[in-house]
Amino acid sequence: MRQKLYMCPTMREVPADADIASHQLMLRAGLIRQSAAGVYSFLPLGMRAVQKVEEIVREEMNEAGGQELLMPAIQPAELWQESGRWEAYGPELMRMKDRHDREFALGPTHEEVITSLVRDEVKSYKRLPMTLYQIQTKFRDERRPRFGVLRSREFIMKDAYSFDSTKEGLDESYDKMYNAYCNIFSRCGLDYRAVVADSGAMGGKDTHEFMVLSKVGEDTIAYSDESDYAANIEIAAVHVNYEKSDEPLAALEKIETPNLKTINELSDALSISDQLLIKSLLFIVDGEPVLALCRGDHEINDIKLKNVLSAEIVELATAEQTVQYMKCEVGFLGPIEVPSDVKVIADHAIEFIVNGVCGANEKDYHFKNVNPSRDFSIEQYDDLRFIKEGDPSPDGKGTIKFAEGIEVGHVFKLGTRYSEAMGATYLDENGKSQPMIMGCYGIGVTRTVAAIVEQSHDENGIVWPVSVAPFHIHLIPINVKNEDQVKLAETLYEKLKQERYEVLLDDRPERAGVKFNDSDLIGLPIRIAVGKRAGEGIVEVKVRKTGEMFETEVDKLSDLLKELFQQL
Ligand code: 9G3
Repeated sequence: MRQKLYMCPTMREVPADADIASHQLMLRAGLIRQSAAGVYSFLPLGMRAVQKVEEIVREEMNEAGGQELLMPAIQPAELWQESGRWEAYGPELMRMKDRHDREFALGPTHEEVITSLVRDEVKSYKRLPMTLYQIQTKFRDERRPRFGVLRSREFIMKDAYSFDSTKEGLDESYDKMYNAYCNIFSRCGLDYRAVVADSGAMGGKDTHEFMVLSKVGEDTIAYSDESDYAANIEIAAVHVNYEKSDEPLAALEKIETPNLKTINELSDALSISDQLLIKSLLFIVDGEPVLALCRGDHEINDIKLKNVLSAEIVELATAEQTVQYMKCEVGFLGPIEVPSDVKVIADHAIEFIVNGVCGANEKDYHFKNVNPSRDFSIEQYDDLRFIKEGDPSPDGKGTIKFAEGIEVGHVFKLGTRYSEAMGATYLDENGKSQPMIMGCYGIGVTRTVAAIVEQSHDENGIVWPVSVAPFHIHLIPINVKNEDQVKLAETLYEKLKQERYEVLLDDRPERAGVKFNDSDLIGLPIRIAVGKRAGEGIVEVKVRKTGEMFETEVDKLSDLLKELFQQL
């Protein structure tokens, strides 16, 4: 490709509204351009990287037995009404009406469409298992799109769906996809972890997220420093053997605590450890008030609360709702003498508190010497808190540490959630109608490109892994007015293409400095500069990743390149 006519507008300055490296670099290197909040164009150079990732995804999906198809982006609302999700989703689901006023969703995902397709076409157990996938544009009206294409409102996703007639079959399909994902992210050159995750609204239980380790990741991974345990902190289980002090239980005492509302104010004023404080938070769970208790040094995990209560919607009560249900304002809530219509649930750690402190459900008052089971009753103790760094790893090996991650893949065991709702059944060997057992598997393709840039760049620009680089070689005649240099560069251009290299020829009439800076910014794996020694048949080769430079005669260039690409 000749750069002079190539639409690859590099920028020297750092765009003001881009605050992470991958967003800045993808703009500056001419890979993307924004057309609205969270809506981007991929320019030719960026598109080549997207296609490289798609190719790797396609190869691994096909290898795992996936069948590629393409579903429509506009989805009839009826399908979403069948699955019950038309009402369940709010403004994030982009909707439209056609000219006949019929309602459609702009597809954020395709469980409904694929289930309706398979329901109509597959009737017998003999046709299962079947895994279908597509690589297609998705629409999600994110409230706060940000970080460039890491969180955009339109993005390319590979979404796959498996259909099995047995649970064991689903386990097999899931494992095949899980392994394909490991291959995909390894081949993309990513440092990633597969972590146990929360299935969220998708129902089903087993689910893993594939996280690219990065400081800008929006997800937090809890991992063990001594085993391969890793989980999204949303669901990382807490296994701590709390000790119960053997000090005698003191008499309950109501104390005046004017304006001592927060845990810190309270523990400072009463000079007691926050481990003796009982934090009480009121939640509205599927419309009902629930008072959740945890120790002062812990945080209630609302995802765990939702799962423990098998709820759909869990929200922190507003100040008004708190007064309405608890007859007391936030900051003085506690589990003693709670209004009867409020359910009380507590994290395991509460059970081990002796002579603790809690709100008195009265403004400016707390209780001290509070002892669970003596002073208040708990309907159920559960694992309700977020895991913390330093906690023991749930698998009993090592200690928990945190890392930030960018979710680039997510695999789910759906079970019959959609096949039952939408009547996707098959006749089993006894001729009995059974719901198909499904799994679904997503990869954010455009997000993966951004994650690669995020993980693989330096102060001068992008450092593309060879497997996903837009081109392999940046061939640069330094002075396009110098006949020797242009002639040699043209000769090399043809030769390298014949050797199956993808070459970007910088034939622009720019100064050397501009060309070299742009080359570092675009970040192709190998740069070949044709400069002053062109007349002697000598060129300069630079490895972008390591900065190594070599001067070589052109007849030794092929061997040198073979050796260098083997090491990359
Ligand atoms: C929606 C909207 C946003 C959504 C969904 C539905 C996420 C939704 C979860 C999934 C599950 C899997 C197949 C590929 C892998 C992920 N955001 N999810 O269902 F209507 Cl607006 O998409 N789907």
